Amino acid sequence: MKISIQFLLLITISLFSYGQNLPIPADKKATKETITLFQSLYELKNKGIMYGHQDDLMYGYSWWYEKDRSDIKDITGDYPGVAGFELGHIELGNERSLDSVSFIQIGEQIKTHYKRGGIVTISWHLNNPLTMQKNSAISKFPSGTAWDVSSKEVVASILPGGQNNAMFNSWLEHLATFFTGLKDDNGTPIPFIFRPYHEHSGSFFWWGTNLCSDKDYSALWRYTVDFLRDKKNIHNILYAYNTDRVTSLEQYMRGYPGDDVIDMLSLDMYDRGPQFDNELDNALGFVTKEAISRNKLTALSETGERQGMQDWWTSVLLPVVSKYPVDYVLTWRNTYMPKGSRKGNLNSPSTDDFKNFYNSPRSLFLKEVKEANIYNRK
Ligand code: BMA
Repeated sequence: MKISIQFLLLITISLFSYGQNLPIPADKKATKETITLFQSLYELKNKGIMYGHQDDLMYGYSWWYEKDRSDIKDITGDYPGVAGFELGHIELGNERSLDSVSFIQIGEQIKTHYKRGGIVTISWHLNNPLTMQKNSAISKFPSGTAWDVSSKEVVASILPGGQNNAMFNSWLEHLATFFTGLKDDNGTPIPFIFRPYHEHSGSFFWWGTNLCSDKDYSALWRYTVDFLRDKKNIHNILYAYNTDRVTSLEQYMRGYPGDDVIDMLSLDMYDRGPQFDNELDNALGFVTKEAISRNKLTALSETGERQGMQDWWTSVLLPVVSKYPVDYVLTWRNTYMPKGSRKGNLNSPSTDDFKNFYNSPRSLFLKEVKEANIYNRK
């Protein structure tokens, strides 16, 4: 009897303190809005799964820059809760990204989505700082790009003491300048989730697992956070650690830079066949468990349907992610295809199932995210 009273007391105390003692971002100087976003996401992951879409506001299969347009809105009448943006080539000081999107437009759409009450996430397929110079005469993809895995020296070459450190600093300067410009109408920095050096467990980017040591990968992360947060005083970023498909926690954590620089443990996993359900189930199991034990957020930050499957959204994705406290799932961009070369199609059976996914009480789109008032908790 004595034990159960103590137990009840413990439960009561933890219930009482929950909500008051919510975790905070890794950045001890995070802005008020960034802390609020972090804590809202922390709570929201138990309420439902937000839907995110990459480049949703910039273009769709059949359009390019149309005010307030979105393929997801065309289908459902609502925007995704999470809008993804890509900054590849910002490091070069270019006006347009590697996907030909203007950085000015990206900045504007980030502001618009934030104003609507949505969440912003940013990825960065930065060029290869080593081979880009060596092979400047060769323009054939993937030479010099993020996908150029011809050298294992790249990460070491940009860290302090490496021959490309100064050049890499100038890349980070460009990034910092863009980030510093992300402000709302009142001049308040817009909080966002930044997911650089993604899919480390794969070896298809120059920062991939077979391309650098885990120690150097972790050092690259810490160097980047140190630059943006401590040197540039940018305090509106939530940092997302990310891997591609993994089968164990040990594999997932290789290269993890530390709880003091990371806010989210995220996973990318595309459906490549019938084994996907089990693989995703397994990976989300250990990733979300680890995230909770470290007081971090979680996301399935890139995923996509199995070719030819018509009810993937509700028969594969939703049942698996619903089992775990995941903040959001994001599907990748609808690559704009000029007429004639068009492959993407919004009038497919998969689109019908996407509507079912949208109608599920478990999925959260912009209207529901807005209702949750994530930037202004009482
Ligand atoms: C990739 C592809 C590329 C694109 C890159 C960055 O996965 O979609 O075509 O350039 O993302 O958005």
